[in-house]
Amino acid sequence: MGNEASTPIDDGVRPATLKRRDLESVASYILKKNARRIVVLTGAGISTSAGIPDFRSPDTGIYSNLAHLDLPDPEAVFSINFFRENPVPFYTLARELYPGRYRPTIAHSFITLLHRKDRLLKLFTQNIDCLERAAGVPGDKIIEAHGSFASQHCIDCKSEYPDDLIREAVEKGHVPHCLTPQCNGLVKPDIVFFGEALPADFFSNRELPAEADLCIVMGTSLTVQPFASLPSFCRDETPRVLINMERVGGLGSRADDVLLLGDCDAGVRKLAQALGWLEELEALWEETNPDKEARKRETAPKKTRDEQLHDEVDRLTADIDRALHLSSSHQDRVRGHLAKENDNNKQPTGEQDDKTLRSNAGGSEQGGLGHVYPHLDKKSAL
Ligand code: CNA
Repeated sequence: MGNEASTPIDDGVRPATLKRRDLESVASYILKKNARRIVVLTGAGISTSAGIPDFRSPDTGIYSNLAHLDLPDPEAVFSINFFRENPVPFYTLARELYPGRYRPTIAHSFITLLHRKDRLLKLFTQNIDCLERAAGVPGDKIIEAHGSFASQHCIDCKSEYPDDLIREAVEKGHVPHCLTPQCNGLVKPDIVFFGEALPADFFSNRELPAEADLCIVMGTSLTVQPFASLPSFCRDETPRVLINMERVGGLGSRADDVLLLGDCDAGVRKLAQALGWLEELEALWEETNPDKEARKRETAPKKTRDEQLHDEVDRLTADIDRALHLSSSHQDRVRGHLAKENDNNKQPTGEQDDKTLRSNAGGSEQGGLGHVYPHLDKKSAL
């Protein structure tokens, strides 16, 4: 399978920096040469396994699935002129891509792991889904080259638009309009449309790959400029690794390029395995699992019958407290009152006091706990 193998390219070319042009040599280079300035370049392919389609994959890509939106051509959905005319197709798509609906992939977590190990110089992403942040990569390590859904503005007067209102509009399938009186312009998330300038921090960091000691390119067709030019800023002797379904952007043409053709998730797992980091990576990814609390409960060692009973009694006591609005001071007063009654009845031993307290509490004329929770007496008798 293509995603299982690190595919050597241009046999006969001797690498200058790596021992061989394979994954194991990349891992050994990272560890032995202590690579700490790793630049990662990503695109839509690292999010496809999260359920977000990319643009250009045949059949599954967004472009091949836009027919129902009645567009002159698929890219029109990200054209500012078309948006002015008809924002509905964009907002239909925005509903699909909107942050909060998807879990990061293990490829996102791999980037987080590089950061935690103090080896990430910068992540340049073309993605707008914010999954890198969701995976724990800090904002100051990310260049969102094509913007993101993190903020939004009116396309006419440029006023900011509130986050909660746009989220609501997107969820309901409405097109949001500017709140500034007399403006009513269309509101657009700050993702870069065709014909719009890239964010300033892209240009101020564009030459950073020249300072990298390793460059990893994942899940991108490297067809959109100027992003596509980033790998060419790496120095000739800097190893570049491509983890992608297909060979792209001329990667493989240099002596220290390594191609890992196939699925990104399988690729990062293989690389992590070669680095001895696989367990850590899986654990880090598990942290992004929204059901992790439920799963923790499922996999937790089973409690003994006594422990279960103890928990059940605690739970019931709390329920009862809530149901009867008994504060602890109120309970103390009740206990004091009952104890006084017992004294008056001249019942001398603590054991008897205790029994009386229990029977009074469980079956008083005012209803008692046994009345509210008829099963309580049975359980506490076990
Ligand atoms: P693209 O042009 O659609 O290319 C994606 C690349 O990833 C292709 O080469 C695929 O073969 C490859 N690929 C797809 N799935 C996998 C996988 N599981 N493992 C390995 N490789 C895979 O996307 P680019 O990012 O290159 O194009 C840039 C556009 C895409 C940017 O402007 C983005 O805003 C835009 N985009 C972003 C998202 C997102 O945020 N998740 C989704 C769709 C499009």
